[in-house]
Amino acid sequence: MKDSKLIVTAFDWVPGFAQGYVRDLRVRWALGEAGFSYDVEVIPQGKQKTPAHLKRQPLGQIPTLDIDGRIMVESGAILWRIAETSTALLPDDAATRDRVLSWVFAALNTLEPPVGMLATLELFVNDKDAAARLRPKIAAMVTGVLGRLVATLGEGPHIVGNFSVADILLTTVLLDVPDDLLTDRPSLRAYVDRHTGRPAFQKALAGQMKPFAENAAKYERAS
Ligand SMILES: N[C@@H](CCC(=O)N[C@@H](CS)C(=O)NCC(=O)O)C(=O)O
Repeated sequence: MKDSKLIVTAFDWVPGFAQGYVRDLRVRWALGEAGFSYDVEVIPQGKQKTPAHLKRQPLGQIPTLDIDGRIMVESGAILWRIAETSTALLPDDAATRDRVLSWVFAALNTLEPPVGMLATLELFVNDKDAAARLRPKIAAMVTGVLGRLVATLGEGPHIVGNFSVADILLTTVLLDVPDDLLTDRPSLRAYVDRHTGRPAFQKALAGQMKPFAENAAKYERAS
């Protein structure tokens, strides 16, 4: 992959609440940690369901990763594929790789769904009374997992041994957790700060934000 032509898709703009959280961030971050250079193709906001993009991403979402003309979709699959090619993201020994893969799925399959539901209640449910009634139940699902994460991490800097692809996925999902659920969990906040302080994260974030700033006037005029 190091010598491949890599192209990541991203949006040219998203509303403020999503800026810095769009899932191309994790792909850019992983590529940066692996030391792979890549190009970015920006998709105009609202054009993700056009035939041209659906041909590449049947669900009409971003991100995608084009590897020498081969297209991958789903950020988790993309990150695992990148990690397999770089010891910066995945160690050589089989036992540790299995643990890292387990935590990749924990981030995507156990933590991200209830965190996503909280965001949906907050941002996309118009019936605010219904959202307020549902929130405690979903928040309890999130905090249950957060509690186990705190216990697993202890004082450790990373979720499994050295920094790995699992830390990228856990950190990017934890970034979506509302502040009030992290207040009493300083070790998780420190975990997020430690990982978002990495130069590759900062570069990925700046890369995602750049087109948003460039295109803000166009979208704000249209709304
Ligand atoms: N499970 C997918 C989720 C991708 C996803 O939800 N992408 C969002 C941006 S973060 C998107 O493209 N939303 C626009 C849409 O669904 O129309 C992944 O991890 O790649």
